[in-house]
Amino acid sequence: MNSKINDLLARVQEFHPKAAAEIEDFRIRILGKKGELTSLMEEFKTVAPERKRELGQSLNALKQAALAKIAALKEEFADAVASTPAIEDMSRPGTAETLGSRHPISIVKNEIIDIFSRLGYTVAEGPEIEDDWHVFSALNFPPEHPARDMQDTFFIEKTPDILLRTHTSSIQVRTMEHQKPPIRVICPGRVFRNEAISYRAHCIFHQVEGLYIDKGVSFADLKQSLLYFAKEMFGEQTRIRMRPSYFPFTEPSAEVDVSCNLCGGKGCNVCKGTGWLEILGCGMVDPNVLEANGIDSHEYSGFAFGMGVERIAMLKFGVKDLRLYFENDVRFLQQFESKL
Ligand code: 2NL
Repeated sequence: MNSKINDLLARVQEFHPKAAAEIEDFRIRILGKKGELTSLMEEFKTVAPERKRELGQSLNALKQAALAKIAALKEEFADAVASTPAIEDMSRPGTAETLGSRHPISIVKNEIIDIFSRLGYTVAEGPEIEDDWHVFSALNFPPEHPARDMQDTFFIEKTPDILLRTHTSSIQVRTMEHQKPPIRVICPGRVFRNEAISYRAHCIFHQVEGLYIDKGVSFADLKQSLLYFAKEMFGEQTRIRMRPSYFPFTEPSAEVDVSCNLCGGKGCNVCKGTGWLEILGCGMVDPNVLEANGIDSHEYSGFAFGMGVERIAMLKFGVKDLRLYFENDVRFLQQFESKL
């Protein structure tokens, strides 16, 4: 019996499996119900009492060696499985990386910036959380103006002085704080208004505003700059018209329409039969605004304009529902990059 024990011990020590599955086969062959060690244990019951002590110790040592070997092998193979990728078929085709696409709002915003860059404007940005001065007071909003109302503006907690900007004019105010005229700046950004969400309104949207201040800037300069913009954005055949309007920060103020490209100005369902589509608001900077920002209104004059990026993108791409811009459905988003 001693030689059987030694023989089995030798085979346990020399066991070098090539795959994890062999370990379990090995365990069953040695320690299973009909395993070699199990039958040696049976045989042990019949040995003479004077040999029990010696053989019992050897058997026990063999069992411990077998258990330790199996545990060590299992650990070794578990590590190996975790660190080697399970490549079953090296010839299988790989998974292709899918490319994203630029959001239509970013495409149009960049296009607006490019056009005004060609007229010498530089880009400025500013904080979305603002104070009353930069959004309202410096822009000639009277204290009781409805835009200052909770209905229109999101305030941060109960502090009436800290709010989410309702237009990007606050960036121009900040520009005037640290820059002397001439100023020629374009200000893109997100703005926030407390409005019910529908196909044509959202509480978060994007604006681009522009400001030009120098000696002798006139309404004619404003008109020509906006005509250049309209032709670059909507095509060489595009015409513009200006209608009188009102903004607290400009005087005189105007709303600008472009001729409808779909019907060539004859009137269709997109332009609601008028032949014109509204694209932006503008005007000559009110002298009160210049003075509030430390600029001598007798020496300098300027014009400013503001447009909604969602609206320009709707007109350019024929998007009918504003909410599509916020849903981020790739089937919507993928349509625009090639249309430029
Ligand atoms: C619109 C109209 C406008 C301005 C924005 C402005 C800024 C300063 C001074 C004077 Cl710092 N004006 N901005 C002027 C006229 C119109 O926006 O319909 N925006 C979507």
